[in-house]
Amino acid sequence: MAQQQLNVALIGYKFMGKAHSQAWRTVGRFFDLDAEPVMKAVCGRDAAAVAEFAQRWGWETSSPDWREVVNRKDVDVVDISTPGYTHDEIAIAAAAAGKHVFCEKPLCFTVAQAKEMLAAVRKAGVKHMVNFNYRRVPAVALAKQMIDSGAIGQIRHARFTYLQDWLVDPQFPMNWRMRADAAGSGAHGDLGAHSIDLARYLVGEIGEVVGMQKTFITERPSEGTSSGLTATAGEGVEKVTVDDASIFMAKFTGGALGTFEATRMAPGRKNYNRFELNGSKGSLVWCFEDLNYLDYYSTEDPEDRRGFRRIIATEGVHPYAGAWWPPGHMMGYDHTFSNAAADLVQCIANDKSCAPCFQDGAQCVAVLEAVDKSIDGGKWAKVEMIE
Ligand code: SOE
Repeated sequence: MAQQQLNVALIGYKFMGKAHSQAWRTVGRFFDLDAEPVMKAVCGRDAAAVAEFAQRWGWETSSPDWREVVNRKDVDVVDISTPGYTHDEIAIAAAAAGKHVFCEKPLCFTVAQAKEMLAAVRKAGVKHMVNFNYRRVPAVALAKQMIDSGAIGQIRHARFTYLQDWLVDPQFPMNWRMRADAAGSGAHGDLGAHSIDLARYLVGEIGEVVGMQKTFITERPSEGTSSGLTATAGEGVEKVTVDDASIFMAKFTGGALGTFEATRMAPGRKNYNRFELNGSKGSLVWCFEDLNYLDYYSTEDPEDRRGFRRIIATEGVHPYAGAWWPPGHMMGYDHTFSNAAADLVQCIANDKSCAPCFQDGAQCVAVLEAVDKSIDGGKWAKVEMIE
């Protein structure tokens, strides 16, 4: 086991808090890391509930006060797993206290906020990473390696869809994900942000966009109780203040054309995060609902044997997979968080930059914001490039 310890404090203990907790619990067992993460503290507003969470998941301490946790001398890394509206304040305070910062997506809601966050981590000289976890699926990381080695040539078409159906029922009650002040936007920032990040990772920068959005169900039963993506209704109704669906076209600076579709109203699609990339020499297709497979077509295969082949990205030669189970023993959602935690620990322990960092998070926000501008202005909008 590594000599150096890295004390982690987690802010937020709901859906993402669980995903991050399981990552911190397992990562040091499966990966050979240069520092050993220690689950020092977890923070949430309800003191009793967060204390129970700490006990269940093995966090050493718990607190209802994020400022106290962020300023603790024995904390090295602050992991922010709270809703988006809290990210900027916590991240900036954590950086000012000299802590490395790991932040859930979307980084924040506006380019102005993103620039402040980026300036804060740069000024403090701390490591910073945004949890775009789908980059950490072995098949996706393999796609990146293949693209970089020229397997599909020059990318011409980039098609990204992220479809879910948990809001299709008009009786599904309100929760924070449907309130603009808490979530920033709906499917656009929640799901579209993932697609934009994958697009930037795999294809390159997006220069111009034009979009459209719709809120199909504008009022829902008030929130009673909610947990993750399930909820029970309370009294009365509440106005939905975010989009249910967001669609846009994009021009990549490298010449590719892109289409993006994000919705939480596609019956039957549960977590259908998919891309199809068509290049001058081949195509790559991946979908989270079958996350271990990468479909690859090559124009360089013998003419009589061409067709999509399914690569099962679970072998030791594939990114991340070798740290886990024997070949063919599949990966799931939780592994993406552990893989991200492993990368973060290695970057901190070896003084290397993390990816995706806050600049990547900020560039994603710039694309989201440009789509909004294009809708307001009724025409194509340029994406601001964040230095
Ligand atoms: C809900 O739509 C959600 O949990 C998102 O918030 C996550 O970012 C996505 O990975 C899965 O769906």
